[in-house]
Amino acid sequence: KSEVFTFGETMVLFQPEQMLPLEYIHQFPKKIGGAESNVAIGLTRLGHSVTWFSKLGNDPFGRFVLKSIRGEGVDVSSCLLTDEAPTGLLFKEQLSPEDMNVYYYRKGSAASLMQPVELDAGAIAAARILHISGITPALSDSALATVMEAIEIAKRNGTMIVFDPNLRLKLWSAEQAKKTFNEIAANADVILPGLDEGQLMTGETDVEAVAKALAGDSDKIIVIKLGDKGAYLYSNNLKVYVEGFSVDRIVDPVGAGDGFAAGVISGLLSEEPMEQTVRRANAIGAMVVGVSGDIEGLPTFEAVERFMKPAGANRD
Ligand code: KDG
Repeated sequence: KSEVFTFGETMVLFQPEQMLPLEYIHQFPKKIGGAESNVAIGLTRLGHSVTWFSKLGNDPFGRFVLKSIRGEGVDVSSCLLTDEAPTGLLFKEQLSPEDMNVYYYRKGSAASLMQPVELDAGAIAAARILHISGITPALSDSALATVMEAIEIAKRNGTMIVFDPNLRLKLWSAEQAKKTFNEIAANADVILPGLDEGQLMTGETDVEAVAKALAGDSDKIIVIKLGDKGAYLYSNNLKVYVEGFSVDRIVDPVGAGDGFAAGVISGLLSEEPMEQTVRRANAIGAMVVGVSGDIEGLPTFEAVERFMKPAGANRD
């Protein structure tokens, strides 16, 4: 059984090599993209065991996604291939280093058909951490029900819940997202919002007020992602800004948050001090944006340790 369980939709990602409007792109390298599998792969690179669940089309794209994620060492044995609907697709369009548009072809996709009964309850119960992303409940009513069922199973079995809101306004409205995010957050032990997501969830504006409102009087750990400024860590005994790492060149901003989540989950599994955990998560986020593709820049544990050493430090 794996240390971490996560689930969601992974699409075939067509990511052009040139920064041009999509109508002028003639070649599309074929990759994979999906926030939850990005986290799963990030965790396997860091040395952890992870199960990822999804429903994929029984088509060449579904098989490609499954083989790719399996090839990264993630347990995909409970995934389902269906003839009922196709695998979702995603195109990225990059017009400048920071400016990335995504176009989804995923409505009614195989993943959106996932059902609560299809979850491997035993794997969630046996895992130490359940990772929930706010993309999955936006896919369909049955995907939302699947998220709520996973949370129930985790709660019954003492599996820690880590929630990354991952707001995607192409999938649902801000009001719908706010309601569901707060329902999930109420059950989560750790919440990893971007500042905009935290603001949406709480109605507060400044970082510290957002964190306080998310935690309420619980002992939840809140880590607010602040882009290149790092992150704000709020827990019962520690409230601290953790500085980010500077990035020489942004190549592809997508996937930084997933790398960050993998870093936080890894630190929780190793029970290392939270400030150090968030520092490593910041470093992973910075490393991911320097490489094209969602998963290609996710580092091994050794690579992120090297990256975190100050320039000129003894690299043995
Ligand atoms: O976090 C990166 C994801 O946004 C990307 O992989 C695609 O999962 C994706 C989504 O639904 O946007």
